[in-house]
Amino acid sequence: SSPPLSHPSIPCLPRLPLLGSLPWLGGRLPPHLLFTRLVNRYGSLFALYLGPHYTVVVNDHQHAREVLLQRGRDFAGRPSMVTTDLLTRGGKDIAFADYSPLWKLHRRLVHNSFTLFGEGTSRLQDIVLSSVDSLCVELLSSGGHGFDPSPAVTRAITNVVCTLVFSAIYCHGDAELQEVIQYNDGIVQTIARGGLVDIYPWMKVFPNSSLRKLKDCIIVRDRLLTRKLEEHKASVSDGDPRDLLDALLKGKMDRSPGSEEELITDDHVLMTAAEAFGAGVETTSTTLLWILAYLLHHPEVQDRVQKELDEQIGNERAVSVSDRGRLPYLDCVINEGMRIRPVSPVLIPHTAMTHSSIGGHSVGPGTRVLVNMWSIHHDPRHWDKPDLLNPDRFLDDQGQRVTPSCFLPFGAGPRVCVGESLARLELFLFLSFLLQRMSFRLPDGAPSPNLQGRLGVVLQPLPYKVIVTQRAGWEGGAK
Ligand code: HEM
Ligand code: PLO
Repeated sequence: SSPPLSHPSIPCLPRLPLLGSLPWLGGRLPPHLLFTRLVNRYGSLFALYLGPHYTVVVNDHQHAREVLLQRGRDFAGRPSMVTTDLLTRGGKDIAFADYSPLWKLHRRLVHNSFTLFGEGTSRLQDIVLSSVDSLCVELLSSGGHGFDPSPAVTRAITNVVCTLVFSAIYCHGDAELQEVIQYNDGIVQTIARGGLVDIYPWMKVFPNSSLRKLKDCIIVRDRLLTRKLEEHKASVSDGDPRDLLDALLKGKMDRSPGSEEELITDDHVLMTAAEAFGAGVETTSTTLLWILAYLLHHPEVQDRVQKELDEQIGNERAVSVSDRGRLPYLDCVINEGMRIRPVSPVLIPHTAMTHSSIGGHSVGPGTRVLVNMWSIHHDPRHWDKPDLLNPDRFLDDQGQRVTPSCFLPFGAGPRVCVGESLARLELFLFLSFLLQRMSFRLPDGAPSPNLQGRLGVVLQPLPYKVIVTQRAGWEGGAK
């Protein structure tokens, strides 16, 4: 990959052979903050070398819309990375696979399979409801002591996703559920420290023990999912698909023989199931934990969500998917949470597949493009007091919901998140169920949660403690 030859060229950081621009990237800042700082010096569009790779960094929503939407096809490629190649058997998944006709087909199949759990069905709602019930019991059993909500939330969401993907319903402490949580944790810890950006020539830095651990976790994952796949193949029927694995297997078989569509293999099905699982767990639980952390900082926001729930739903019944239109403030809180702490602050790296351009600068094929959603979501030209949680930004003067054009937590265009509607529905159901039944507050004398976060494969809040109390009218438990 070489820099564009035509002028004007994009302002570029200095570089050395091999190391690229590494010596100019300074110490410890995670990429999204580092890039945001470099904007002061180089402007909102700049380039640098990550090792040998010429990389353009986009920090402004207009350039982001060019890359993702206007010229989305040009920039729909993905670079190959050592760890993600291992994770996906060389790109037989959706997120880390390079653009190709087969990828497009595969992506469409996955997208169609997800509609199984969409707005029109009560499937997801029933699954979330049953899992939230045990989450409530678990959260309330702390008996007024401060505790870290993360393990319980992660377990509840893992449970929901296991039901969605392969119809497993686990009880508390189930050994298979523990195994799933453990291998996933291992992958999260080893796949990419510092986000999915190969900032450092990692061969030098990446310890072999990490790679070993990643491989071990992948073996455990594959053993479990292969077993689920075989069980599904043996029991798939003509009726409605039971879960994502069923839907994928059916979609694969429905295709006419002889066409290139046959090329979707069992490996693709397996990698998709693994990815839907990984994405489903990490993103949703992290977003929920961010929103909870912010509610502890802003009790008035929690009060307002609960007031809306009391007025619109009451305490006689659980919230349902069809109530979404009546709970605009809750939706705004979810949006504001995803604005202020995007779980994927620099998205997944894109690559240019042809000669193209960004902001009038020409960009050559193979160029890597990082879209810094963090700086877009914190741009003071577009957001008033960007560091302050203010859900009202997503309401206009008439109290109607609005979506500003510089709000893109799921990306956009050909590489937009395939799980967006599923994720939104899940966040809505979890938060409404929880806040209807219980209140969250800081333990006496405890510090407010640290909001800085730690960047791994996603941007996570640091651990914090909460006290959970049951709300009046819910003493009887599930309704
Ligand atoms: C991709 C955000 C939940 C599956 C992405 C991307 C973002 C994102 C920013 C990358 C876009 C790009 O590179 O341009 C989120 C957020 C979520 C969420 C904020 C929840 C709050 C989910 C869920 C699933 C999922 C629940 C699946 C069950 C995927 C997949 C891709 C993706 C497969 C890759 C798409 C592609 O490369 O074509 N997501 N996601 N996500 N997401 Fe999500
Ligand atoms: C999380 C750990 C899993 O074991 C594997 C996995 C699959 C898909 C990844 C996900 C991990 C992290 C979050 C990602 C998701 C695809 C889209 C999502 C990167 C690595 C985001 C936020 O972009």
